[in-house]
Formats: sequence, structure tokens, C-alpha cells
Amino acid sequence: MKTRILTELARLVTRHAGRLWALALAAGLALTMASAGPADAHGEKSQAAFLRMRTLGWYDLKWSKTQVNVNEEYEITGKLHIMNAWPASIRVPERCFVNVGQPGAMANRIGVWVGGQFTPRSMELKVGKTYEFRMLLRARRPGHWHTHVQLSVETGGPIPGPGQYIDIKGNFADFTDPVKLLNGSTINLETYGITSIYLWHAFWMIVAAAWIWYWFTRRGLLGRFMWVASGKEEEVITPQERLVGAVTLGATLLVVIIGYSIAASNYPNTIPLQAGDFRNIPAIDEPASPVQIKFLGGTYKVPGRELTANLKITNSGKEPLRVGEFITAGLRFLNPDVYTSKVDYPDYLLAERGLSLSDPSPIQPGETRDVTITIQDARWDTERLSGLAYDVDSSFAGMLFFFSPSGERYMVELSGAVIPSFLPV
Ligand SMILES: [Cu+2]
Repeated sequence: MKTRILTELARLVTRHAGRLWALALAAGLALTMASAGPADAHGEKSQAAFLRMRTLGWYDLKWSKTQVNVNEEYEITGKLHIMNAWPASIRVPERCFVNVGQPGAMANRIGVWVGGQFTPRSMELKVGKTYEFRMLLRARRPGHWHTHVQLSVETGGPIPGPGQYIDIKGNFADFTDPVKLLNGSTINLETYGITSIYLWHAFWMIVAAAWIWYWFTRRGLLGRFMWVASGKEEEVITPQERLVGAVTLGATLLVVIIGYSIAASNYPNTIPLQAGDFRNIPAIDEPASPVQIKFLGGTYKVPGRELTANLKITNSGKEPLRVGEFITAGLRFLNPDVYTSKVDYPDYLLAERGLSLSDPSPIQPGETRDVTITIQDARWDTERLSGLAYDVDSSFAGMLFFFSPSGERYMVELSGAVIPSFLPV
């Protein structure tokens, strides 16, 4: 009796396995979609603190506009320093490209220039060098979008830089993406060939659905498994099914060949997608720095969100110098004695009074001085950089900026290991 019930159950499951499977898939998909809310943050803080601090130094960033209309162009410009402190766990940017980081295709990337050179493809950047970049965007979808600049590095993935909110106004339906072709005509890339794209996708989806339906409604996975398990693997695919498979293969090849021939005769002049990397991107030609820094050790106080670094600074230049700013992972810590007026920069990354010195007086030409700098702000935490206390590599890195009375500015990279402190201040 028990065996009969089990056999009957197995027969039922076998007969309906395909449909049961489809039902479970549909229910799973519906549940997943229903529970997902709109994404606000887009992962910029998810990378390890040491990784964000030790790879890229972004500075002098400017978003040309923060309020634009659909189809309006705007740009992000700035400088990118490839840090000498680049960690060994990530491959150096031998193959990388500057990209925009945004929650979807909210703006089209019209072009990117690095070191004044148009770089529509991957390029090689060198560790220790600084590059000027410019990225041109065209507003596409209306909304309030956090827009980052980022560097995508082969095997390392995208490393996001600072982000700014861009408000795009207008109507999405008005968006156009005009592109001039080599034959002189101009097309709208947003809608170009869209009907045939839809038709071909629909066609292949129907073919695929019919194919899946055909196999899953005939004994299903479990049924076939049982046939194989009971030694009938030779009979598991019937002669009729073999015929259907052969006809489908032939028809698919025929459709591909005919479709290809029609496209080739309609568009006789085509060139393939261009590949290859750009080498020798011109870096900024920086004058020799008159500042030498020796890092003598430091601590990071977790409860106080405070990094202190003991430095031996030598000024071998001709002018007195003051420490005005520290930048790490796009975060700016300013010395209010040097920055006396308002700075235009995204607020979540700007600690206007974040930097102080044990001795704030200018370092005179020829002088060597031991200075303790304190970099303190809640943004260490909100930007999840205090994670450096828990990293496998408790090292920090960043750029220290020196200012002279005549308006010169010198950037010096600063990095080293710090000892985390968990004691209350
Ligand atoms: Cu963002």
C-alpha cells in the first residue's frame, strides 16, 4: 500500500515537474521584485578603507553644473593622482578607464579626456603620476542623481571618486543622442534601429520559451532522471524529439544566415568596435616639491574619529609654507587658518575644520620641524574610513597640501601604518 502511494506520488510529480518548476520560479521572482525598494546609495562606501585611501587621490574636482535640463551637457573636471601607496593586492592601473558612477544611465557619457587626450577606450596610467581629466556628460533621465567620477581598473573593478547630486529637469521622452556617422549622416543613437532590436529580441524570446516549454512539459527533469537511473538512458530521448531538435537547429541557423545577409546588404560600410589601449597618457608636469616629509608614526582613535600623524617636515624651498589641507578617498580636511572663505564641494565630503597642527606657524625656508597633525571629523565614520582600524592593513594614505604666501601649492603624498586606539578620548 505504502509503495503504491509513493509510486503514485512520484508519477504525479513527474508528470507536472515542468509546470511546478515554472510556478516556483515565477513565485520566487515576484517575491524578490516586490521586496526590493529603490536603491539610494550605490556602493561607494563598500570597499575597504585602505583600498579607497591608498589607490586614487582625486582633487580640484568640479561639476560644471548641478541643475540641468534633459539634453543639456555638463562636465566633471579635476585631477587624479595615482598613489605611490597603491596596495599590492590590486593590480596597478595598466589598463583602466575614467567613467561616471551613477544609479543607472541617468546621463550619457559623451567623451573623456585624460591628460588632454581623448580616451574612449582603456588606457595605461602610471603609479606616482598625476593626470588632469575631463568628462563630458549629457543629461538623460529626469531626477536627483548622485553622480561620481570613477576609475575602472582591470581585475580591480571600479574605484569610485567623490560624488555630487545633479538635478535633471524636463521630460525623458525628449532625450536625444545625436551621433555623426562616418558617412556624414547624423542618427539618434537613443532610438536608432530600436524597432528591429525589439523584434529580434521578441522573436528569440518566443523561440527560447517554446524550446523550454517543449522539453519541460515532456516528463520533466525528474522523469528523465528516473529513466536514466533505471537504466533506460538510451530511450530517454525519443526519435520524434531528436527530429524536433534537428529541425530547430536547422531553422535557427537559417534565420541567423538570412538575418545576417539582409543586415550586411542594408549596411555595406561598417567597421568593427574599436579595441586597443592608449599608452603614454601625458601626466601633469609637476615642479620638484620643496617639501620632504618623514612619517614618524601615528594613531587612529576610533571613538574620537581622529587620526594623528607625527611628521618631520623639511622645507627646502624659498618661501615659508603652511599645511592647508589633507585629502583621502575624496574626503577633504581643511585647515581653517588657511582656508578662510567658503569652499564649494559636496558637504558630505568636506570637513571644513578637520585639520589642525601642533605648531601652526609657517615652516621657514631651510627649516626642519617635528609636527603632529590631527585630522579629526565624524566623516571618518560616515564615510566608513574608520574601518582602517579593523583592516588587515591598518595603513592610511592621502595627499597633504602646502601653501606659500605667493599662492603656490605643493602636493605631497603621505602614507604609513597607524596604531588603532579603542580607548575613549
Ligand atoms: Cu553616490
